[in-house]
Amino acid sequence: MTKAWWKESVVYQIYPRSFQDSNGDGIGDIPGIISRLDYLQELGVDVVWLCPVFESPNDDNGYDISHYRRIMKEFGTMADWERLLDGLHSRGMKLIMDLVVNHTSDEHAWFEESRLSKNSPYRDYYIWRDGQNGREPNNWSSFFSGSAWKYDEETGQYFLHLFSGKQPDLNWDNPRVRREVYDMMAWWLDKGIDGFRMDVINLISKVPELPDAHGDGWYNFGGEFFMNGPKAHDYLREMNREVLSRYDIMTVGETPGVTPDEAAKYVSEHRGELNMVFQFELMDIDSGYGKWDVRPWRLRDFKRIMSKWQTGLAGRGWNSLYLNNHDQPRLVSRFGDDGRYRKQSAKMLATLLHTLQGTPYIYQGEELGMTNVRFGSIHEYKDIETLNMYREHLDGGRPEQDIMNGIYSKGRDNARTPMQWDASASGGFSTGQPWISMNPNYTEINAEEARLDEDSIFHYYRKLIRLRKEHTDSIVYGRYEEILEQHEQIYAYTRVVDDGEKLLVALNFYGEPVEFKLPDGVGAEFEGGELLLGNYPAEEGRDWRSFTLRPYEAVVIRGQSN
Ligand code: TEU
Ligand code: CA
Repeated sequence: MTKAWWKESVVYQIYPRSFQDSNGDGIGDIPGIISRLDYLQELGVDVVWLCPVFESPNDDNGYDISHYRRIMKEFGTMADWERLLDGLHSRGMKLIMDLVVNHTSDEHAWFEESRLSKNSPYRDYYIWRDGQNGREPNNWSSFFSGSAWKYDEETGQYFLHLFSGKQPDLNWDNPRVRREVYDMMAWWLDKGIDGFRMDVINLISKVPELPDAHGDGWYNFGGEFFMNGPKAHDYLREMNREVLSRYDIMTVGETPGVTPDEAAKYVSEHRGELNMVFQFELMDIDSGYGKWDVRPWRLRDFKRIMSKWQTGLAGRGWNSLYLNNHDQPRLVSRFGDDGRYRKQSAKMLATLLHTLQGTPYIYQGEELGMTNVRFGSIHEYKDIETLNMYREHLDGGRPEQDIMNGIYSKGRDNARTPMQWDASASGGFSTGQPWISMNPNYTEINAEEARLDEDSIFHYYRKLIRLRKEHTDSIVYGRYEEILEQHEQIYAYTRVVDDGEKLLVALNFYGEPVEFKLPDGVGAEFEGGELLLGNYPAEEGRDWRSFTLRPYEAVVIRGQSN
């Protein structure tokens, strides 16, 4: 296993709009982030992933970029951004930026030129087609509801948009588009950034014929024709050759619908594409039939998915580890218990995140145990995916309460309520009216409270990050071996270095106590082992081969070396 700084790092994701407002307009901004760098340093993270801060009309909160080399006005200036980069670097942290190049905003100059005429030199920067029999060119649905095509009066053709109608897809089969993207990437890298998170990077290559998707809806998901499309790997290898390989950076691709085998192609070290990808298999574990329909998830499936990725990439590539982000519900509400056992379960899940093989990603507020939100009315929601889904399902005759329940469990605004810094009005996020309402529990759950409480989730994250640095051989590079695979309440595994350190991680995923018994033949060395970290006060005289795990208890045990 080759060693690399990005394998040993912990990443912290910032959603700038909701992190810290500095000027009272209710919108988080770059000077706000700068004012919180000491907090990040105290937490101990190594890398910050900054969600898009580029010029944008904000149809999708910055994922619709109208100028790749300018900073969004609400967020500040390029000089502010440079101060942010310096502030991170001078504290020993790195910065990776969000690269959103599957699509641009329809207000990007390329698209404005492109739509003017069929002969525009920019026409082929995007994907234009004639309609068919008075309908769209094909039946693909958009990720954000409705058709993936929008008709444009100017030239009487449709353009493709896998996301909102204000996010036209770029045509990656056009070499000029690729050149523009690579030049822009080099421009940012030359400013000194340390890498990219690449938005839906496995959607950039579409099957050229754009065939109809299967399905019985009016519009259907055409993923098989654009996920991991025919040229996706060629383009990434080209990007790597032209740009990435010239810098000491890290890259992580967001790749919905990848399997471990497909992922291995993106991240295999000898192929030269990316360092890591975000898999979605775990995120789909509780998906029902329709959008944001939830079905209960089972620990057995959870473990099977995690182990499949741990072993599937072992020795071939590198995993990214995340349990939530700006598109997903809060992990403690989804996989833990955000009521009685909020603290215990948040720490238990954090223990998992930081002791598997891969690079952990913490989403802002996760380290405080921030929870999902339930706004009383749809009018308090801001996310385009949520609002479109609400409208579409209401029109389809679904009961409103049903729709709201879907939004409560899966809606993206769960993750986008402002960061809870303290118990003052607007949680210390802003002196004005936040762009989206606070989660009302900010008076109890906030950073100020957490920093003062030695036993908080925040301090537990600090310990985990430190533990990972003190046990790099085992926690970062050691072999992962699951035990008790069939157990319905416990997730347990060892992290093993041949002729070296052996760790045992045991996690109780439920609010009931449970007996833990090491299977025969596994690790006599854990008898008399040492408790490195746990989320309950230590108890004398526990026998680590057979003991009771308390509700949501997590323990990390080091075997006795001989
Ligand atoms: O997300 C892509 C993606 O897969 C999401 O559509 C996700 O599946 C869905 O929102 C879950 O409800 C990326 C960004 O992370 C997201 O914020 C953007 O809206 C999207 O791409 C378009 O750029
Ligand atoms: Ca602001």
